[in-house]
Amino acid sequence: MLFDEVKIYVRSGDGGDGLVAFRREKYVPRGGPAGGDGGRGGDVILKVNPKHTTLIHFQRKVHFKAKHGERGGSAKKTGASAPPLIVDVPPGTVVKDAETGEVLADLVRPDEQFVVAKGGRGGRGNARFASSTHQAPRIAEKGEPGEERWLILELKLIADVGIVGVPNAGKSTLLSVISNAKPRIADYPFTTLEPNLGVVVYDDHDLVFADIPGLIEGAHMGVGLGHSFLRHVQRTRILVHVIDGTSEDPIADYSQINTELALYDERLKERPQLVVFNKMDMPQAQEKWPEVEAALQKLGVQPMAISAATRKNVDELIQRVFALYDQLPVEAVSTVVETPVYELREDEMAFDVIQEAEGIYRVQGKRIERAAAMTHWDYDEAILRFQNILEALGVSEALKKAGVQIGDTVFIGDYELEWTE
Ligand SMILES: Nc1nc2c(ncn2[C@@H]2O[C@H](COP(=O)(O)OP(=O)(O)OP(=O)(O)O)[C@@H](O)[C@H]2O)c(=O)[nH]1
Ligand SMILES: [Mg+2]
Repeated sequence: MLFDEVKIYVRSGDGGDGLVAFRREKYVPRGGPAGGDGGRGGDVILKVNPKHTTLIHFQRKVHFKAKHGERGGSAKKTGASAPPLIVDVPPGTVVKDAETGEVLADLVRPDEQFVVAKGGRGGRGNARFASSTHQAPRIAEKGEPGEERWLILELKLIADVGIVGVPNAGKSTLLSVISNAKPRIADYPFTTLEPNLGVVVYDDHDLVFADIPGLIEGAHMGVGLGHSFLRHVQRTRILVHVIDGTSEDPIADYSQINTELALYDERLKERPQLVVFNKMDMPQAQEKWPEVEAALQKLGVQPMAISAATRKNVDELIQRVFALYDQLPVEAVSTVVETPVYELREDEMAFDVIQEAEGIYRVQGKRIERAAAMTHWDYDEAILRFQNILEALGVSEALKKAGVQIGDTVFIGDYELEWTE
């Protein structure tokens, strides 16, 4: 079972309701409005914790709900805001909206964080609605509802160098001899089921190498095991392409891997590649080498012949990788998408009026549904205010155009209203 992709549900807390209250003082029959505002609901925040290297901790828990803000108090006391709910993710987590597939963030650095669901604002208490002409308002807002959404979290390894090649080429063997990693090695294809990481230190520098499971034809389409690993390859900056020297047709293997890479992502064609012909300790490989070398040189490639098993030429390979890496242009550290997720968008104002049946209408729209959810229907003044919002957004107008009559039913979000003038 692989845990490089999970689907989770997040919900931020609702804002606390605003309070309708009046000051009570001795000998004063009715004091001024004193209802406080509700507190903010808690945000849900994804945060990079390098302690995690996989998404396996989401196996048991996929629902994350932040707490609600508290209700406003008397004497203009604001209700307590709820703390954010922090959800730890490993470095290299790509966050997508499950519904639209839109990439929301790409979390890389330790402690980097991203608000995936913003807590609802607290409703205003009646103290906020007082004015010189209106000294005893009986109106308060309910808290703004929290946001909920499903997210896809994808783990992209953060390796500098990717080791690619057909199954059984010796990728894991190579990683094991150059680094601290202890990958599984066996003489049958598809031994590696998940990418292995190893740190290679050379001349005071270190680079992280990833041993990517063997890619086969059709990997870009999800055939075999390779598909989900191709996205890890995207992150690496250099590829070490291992050719199995004992293969029937090493050049065909080589082209096949390159085709798979390019079909998955055009840009992988430009990724610098070091091509190594492996298993040179074997007579078959030694026999094939001159022919393969010549064929690759014709393609403009300068291959190296190595034996991962006996470490022949392995140090030279490492030197070449580090030299190549040093020549790469400096890359921006983070690729975080900078757009805030929950800014009020133009389209939030938009709404639709749908006639569901004779005398039954439904109004759908983010802003208007939120206004309905924040209205205290027990207070006439609050209802009046909601009516003003209906006017301001043009909802009343649109309903009239759609043919609404007095006495008809209008649904807005979870609320059912009877249409009156
Ligand atoms: N003779 C010889 N055998 C090697 C060499 N490198 C790897 N092998 C053998 O080839 C087989 C496959 O090696 P792995 O390192 O598991 O190959 P891989 O590319 O990681 O394979 P997958 O994980 O299945 O994609 C094993 O039996 C290794 O011992 C080498 O340089 N010489
Ligand atoms: Mg392997």
